Amino acid sequence: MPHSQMTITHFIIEQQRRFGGSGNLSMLLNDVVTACKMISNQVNHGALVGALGSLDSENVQGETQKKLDVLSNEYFIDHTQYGGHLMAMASEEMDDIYPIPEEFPKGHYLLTFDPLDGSSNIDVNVSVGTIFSILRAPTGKIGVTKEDFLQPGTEQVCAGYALYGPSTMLVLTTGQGVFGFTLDQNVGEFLLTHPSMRIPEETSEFAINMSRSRFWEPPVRRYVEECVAGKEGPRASDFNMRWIASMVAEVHRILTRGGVFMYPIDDKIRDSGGKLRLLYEANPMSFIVEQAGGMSITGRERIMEMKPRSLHQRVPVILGSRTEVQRIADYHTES
Ligand code: AHM
Ligand code: MG
Repeated sequence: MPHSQMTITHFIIEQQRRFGGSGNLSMLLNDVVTACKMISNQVNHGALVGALGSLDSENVQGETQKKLDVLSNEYFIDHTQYGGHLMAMASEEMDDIYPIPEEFPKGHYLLTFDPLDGSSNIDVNVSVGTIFSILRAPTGKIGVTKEDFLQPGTEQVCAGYALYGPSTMLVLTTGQGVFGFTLDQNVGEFLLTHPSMRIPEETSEFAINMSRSRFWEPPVRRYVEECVAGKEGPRASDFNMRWIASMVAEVHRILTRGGVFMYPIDDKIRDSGGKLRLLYEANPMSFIVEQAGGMSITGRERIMEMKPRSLHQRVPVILGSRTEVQRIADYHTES
């Protein structure tokens, strides 16, 4: 069967046969895929189904929730809780963990997710996405607590994102490379379109919110200034800049044509530790980026080796093409 015709379900089963593991992960992934298709459908219909706009509520991080944030969170819970593969889940949109209710069987995994990342882009019809990460649940333990989720990113069993852009794509890794699937809306299936995605090592494109430049630390300031100086500067090359304000779209661009994405620590967000959340944004994206040959750091350390301290912990994120991220790491060491 040609790659372009392989469905995501077929792919997951093949991977499991080649690399071992229980059938439970494939079944859990199938549920996650269904949730992403549901979210994709709502995002596509936008104003036609009254899905745009904000609610009066705020999430645990004090951010106003969009209708689609809450709806997407519900889709994820609805489609993954009954299958018997999960012990509990945690999401950007829920203050506390969500243990699988009494009436459903429990499984071996924990799921963390950001149901709709970049949701400030929804009302202006710019790409948004879903990010997820799967961890092993503790064995031989009755009940599940927040602490069970505080595992370093290196413990992830699987990570992925769905990008709701001009086409809907799902990109995932189980630690054997990165694979991209495109949703065929007529068939209702994700088909393998991007086998073995690799991030180009060299790049001349960077992504950062420049409006925060006055708060940056010296190493980030130095890196960006050198890029902006172009051919006449120390890099002797012209760089391009992009900022979509949607991490999923940003990471997808980097997987496709290389680049660096930065949401570094700065003076304004120093007390909160960063902008992006470790468990359901930084860790899954780092797993994907590393599996595609890239690098992902806070500036000072590898993100996936951090021992999480809390469910909604924020961290600085600098990820993308290996050579550039290594350069930024060196600038941090030198300063
Ligand atoms: P969200 O989870 O509340 O959507 O926030 C995360 C998003 C990322 O997708 C994106 O990189 C960043 O926030 C954009 O932030 P800013 O608006 O400061 O540029
Ligand atoms: Mg988010």
